[in-house]
Order: sequence, then C-alpha cells, then structure tokens
Amino acid sequence: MSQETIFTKIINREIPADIVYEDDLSLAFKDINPQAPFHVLIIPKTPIATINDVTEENSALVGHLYVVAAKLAKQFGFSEDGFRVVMNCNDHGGQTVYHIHLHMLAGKEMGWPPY
Ligand code: IU
Repeated sequence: MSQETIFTKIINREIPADIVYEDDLSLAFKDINPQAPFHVLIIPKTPIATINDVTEENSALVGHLYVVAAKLAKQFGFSEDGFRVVMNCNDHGGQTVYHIHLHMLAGKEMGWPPY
C-alpha cells in the first residue's frame, strides 16, 4: 500500500510549503492553518502512517522529531517560556493526514485539557 500523502509532495517540493528546517531524516514546515502564533509540523521523510505503526525499528526516527522540536525551540526562542508538541492518531485523535507529524505550537500560553 502506498503511504504517499500530501506531505510526501511537500518533501519532494512538488507542492510549496514554508519550510523552517530540514535534515536527512526530517522536515519541518509551517502549518497552513495555524492554531498558535508559531505552529509547525515536524515530519519524518520516511512515511509512517500513524503512531500505531511505530515500532522498535523506527523508534529512533520518531525520537528524532523531538530532537528537531528542541532545536526549533532554541532557534525561535521558545525553550524557556515553553511550547507544546502533539501527535494525533486516527479519528478520535483528530488525525487528518496519515503521515505522522509532530505539531509544535508556541508563542502563547496553551490551555488544558485540549478539547
Ligand atoms: P492532523 O493532526 O492530521 O489533523 O494535522 C494535519 C495538519 O496538517 C493540520 O493542522 C493542517 O492544517 C495541516 N496541513 C498543512 O499544513 N498543509 C497541508 O497541505 C495540509 C494540511 I492537506
């Protein structure tokens, strides 16, 4: 089954995105419908559909997304005030794009619970 989603097209530069970070394993770009002053999606270049597909084998890649979040927090000045990272899974989690992505939201105080 192809795991290609619109995010693969963003990785391959087939459609535009406001890319803020890239390395061999991952890409981060501004969310088109931001829910905070700073809202980026951090994605692995190798598609993983949902958190249900995370295994010991790809766990380092998933962990890398958090390393990128920490780098972006430092770069954009959110480390001290704080920020939120969220990964939604399937319908009840609110997932709409089936290529895992870490939402990184920052620039305001977040509410809790998230509903
Ligand atoms: P979700 O967790 O799967 O619901 O998040 C998908 C996000 O992808 C959502 O916040 C969209 O605004 C965002 N997005 C995007 O940034 N660019 C796109 O081309 C598409 C969705 I489609």
